[in-house]
Amino acid sequence: MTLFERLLKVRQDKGAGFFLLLDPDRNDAGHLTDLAGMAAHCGVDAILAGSSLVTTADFHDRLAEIKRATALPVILFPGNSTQISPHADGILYLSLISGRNPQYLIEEQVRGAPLVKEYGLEPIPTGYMLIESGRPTAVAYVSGTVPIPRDKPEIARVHALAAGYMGMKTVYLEAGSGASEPVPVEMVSAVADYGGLPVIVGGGIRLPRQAEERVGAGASFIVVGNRLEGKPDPAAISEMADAIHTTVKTTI
Ligand code: 1GP
Repeated sequence: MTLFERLLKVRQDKGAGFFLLLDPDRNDAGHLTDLAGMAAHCGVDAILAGSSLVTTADFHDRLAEIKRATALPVILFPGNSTQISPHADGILYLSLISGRNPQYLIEEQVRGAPLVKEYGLEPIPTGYMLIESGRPTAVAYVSGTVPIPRDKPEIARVHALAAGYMGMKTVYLEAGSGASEPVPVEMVSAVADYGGLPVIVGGGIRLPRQAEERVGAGASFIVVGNRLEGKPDPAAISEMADAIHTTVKTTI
């Protein structure tokens, strides 16, 4: 079974999947190891690892520590091609389709392709869309792109449709790390109902209720980073897992 098939099975079995995002730039190895080590017991289905900007020389060593600490799939969620590492199972092969910056539409993908092949990573072709979330976010700033207005679900919807026609396997609706407002529920349902692709939703999700509402609107996978990345809190991670796994309850 491929990694992507495993993820689809999670969605089928549990209602939706829970991705814990760990940022190897913002956290030291010990902290990342603690979080990655407890994730599986707390109901996390996969670890996403990446950052919008790398400011530490330890980035790749920290990715290796995450991989060592967990038996869960580790999926790279790279801000650019320099974050591609052999210490993972797969990679969200992102194209920033909401933007019109060739660097993030195709250039980084071309630079990264030989590494993905050499490391044997499973690429998951992903149409990545930034959604306006109240204030400027690092990903919008770094990518030099304008997010889709949050009250224009029809724009997100046609981007998702195009992503499917271009062969992408999933779309990611991204409000941005630490966003003040998560992606609107109406936008999640507009995209999920129309494009037919599994929808990943992340950015600014702090409360289990926010995650549950987005699963109810059709999200297949929920990404949470900031809220759970602080002091390791197994109860908070489990609570989030329970909210996302609408057809099964995690016990801890
Ligand atoms: C950011 O979607 C992710 O790329 C997760 O965002 O850190 O705000 O949960 P948060």
